[in-house]
Amino acid sequence: MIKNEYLARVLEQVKQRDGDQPEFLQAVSEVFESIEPVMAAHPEYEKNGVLERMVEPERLIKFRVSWVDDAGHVQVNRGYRVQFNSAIGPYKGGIRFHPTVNESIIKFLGFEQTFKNSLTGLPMGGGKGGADFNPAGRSDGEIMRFCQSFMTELSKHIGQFTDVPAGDLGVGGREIGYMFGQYKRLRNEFTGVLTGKGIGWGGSLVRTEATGYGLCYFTQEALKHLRNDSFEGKRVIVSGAGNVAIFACEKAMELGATVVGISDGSGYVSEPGGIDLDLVKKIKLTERKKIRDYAQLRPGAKFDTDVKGLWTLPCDIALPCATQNELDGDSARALVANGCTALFEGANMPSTPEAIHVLQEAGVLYGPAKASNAGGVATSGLEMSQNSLRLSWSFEEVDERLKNIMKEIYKNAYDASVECGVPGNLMVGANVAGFLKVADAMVAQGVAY
Ligand code: NDP
Ligand code: 2IT
Repeated sequence: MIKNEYLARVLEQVKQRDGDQPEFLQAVSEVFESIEPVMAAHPEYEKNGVLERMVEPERLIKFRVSWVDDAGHVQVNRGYRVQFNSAIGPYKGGIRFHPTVNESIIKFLGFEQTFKNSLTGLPMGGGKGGADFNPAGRSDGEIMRFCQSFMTELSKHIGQFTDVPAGDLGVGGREIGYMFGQYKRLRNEFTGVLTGKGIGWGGSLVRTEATGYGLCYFTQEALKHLRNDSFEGKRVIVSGAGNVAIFACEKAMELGATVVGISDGSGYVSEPGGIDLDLVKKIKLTERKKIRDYAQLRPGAKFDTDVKGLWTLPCDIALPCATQNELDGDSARALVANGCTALFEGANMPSTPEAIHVLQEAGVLYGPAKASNAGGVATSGLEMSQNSLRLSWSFEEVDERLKNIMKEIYKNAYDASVECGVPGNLMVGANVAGFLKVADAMVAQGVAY
């Protein structure tokens, strides 16, 4: 329950105006509850209407995306770009292609992105975009035409100093390539307008691996500092089998863990002896098939179509890397009952508020998404730097910078948790540390702009 009058009033306003946007409301509520300990010390925030401005995107663009499928039929989807907050840099954040995309999803993602980007220490504002397009089962040609149509409109609103999109669910290297090609065609300029580009044409080494690797670097740092522990010998479960999940598995394994369960939209597999990551990569990244198909090739693997069953597997560390609200209260209780002592989020807002409560009550070490998955966007920031410098850094150099950024994010979140009187509560710490920098920049830059 929020006691601070200003926070309570603005939250009520969001409920009145955006009550039909449950994910957005969930994201705002979490941040507002977390920042309560610092509000009393900052009367200037209320005087400057910081909270009211923070919950209202600077701009929300919604557009028609029409394209022609392989059968010659015209298809129409809805495209979005939310330019949420530019207080500390150009808007920055991914593009999501998924049938569930709507205004609430895009706004929750853009709102969270603002604080995540602030935590990275790099000069990036918050943005997010996407479309309710379902890439599943679409041919390469259909994906290309969709991306081109999407970019035809989006190109009017973005630019290397204005707004720099990247990938997210359903958008990887292939889609970024098609969108970059279309932007270049329309504008006749080769600039760092997107991140996650191919290595031969302006992309950064490590960007593909960065979210998953960064998640493990952050987890490693928290385990070391708070528990004098590590990944060594731990049983890990990972949800999702996409970009974030696969490279989280890779780094966790490299650091000595055994990945005993993994999932995708088709179900989950359990393999107490450890998954075959090369086979997962082949099935998911190269062949674009399902975990169901993986299980058929692994006689020892147990497969189940109940995706949530993943959370009932005995494990030490859980890394949810699929999608929002994939982990509910019951799943959190199952994790606790089966020995899980740490959960770090790779996906955005994967845990419901009830799940977070259950985990924290049980003493599970909890790493909130906007801190623990910030490695992806941080490396996007490094890609922007390299583009501006017209240079490419080596894998080792980018990886080292990523490690240092994740360490710094952990330190800032932990220090803020101490200042708020809840040492080790990384959710409060991350929200407070991310918020203060954006709020101060908004005050400094004045109200009208
Ligand atoms: P991908 O599209 O590469 O992969 C998503 C994976 O999640 C797919 O394997 C998909 O299965 C699976 N999935 C989707 N819904 C469910 C579900 N309910 N249960 C189990 N599996 C599911 O996306 P990313 O890996 O890029 O993104 C994953 C999450 O990480 C998202 O929340 C995203 O916002 C977040 N994120 C991504 C970053 C990035 O750099 N890419 C950075 C920070 C956060 P299937 O293959 O069957 O469709
Ligand atoms: O949620 C995220 O941080 C991303 N999808 C990555 C955004 C980016 O701009 O690299």
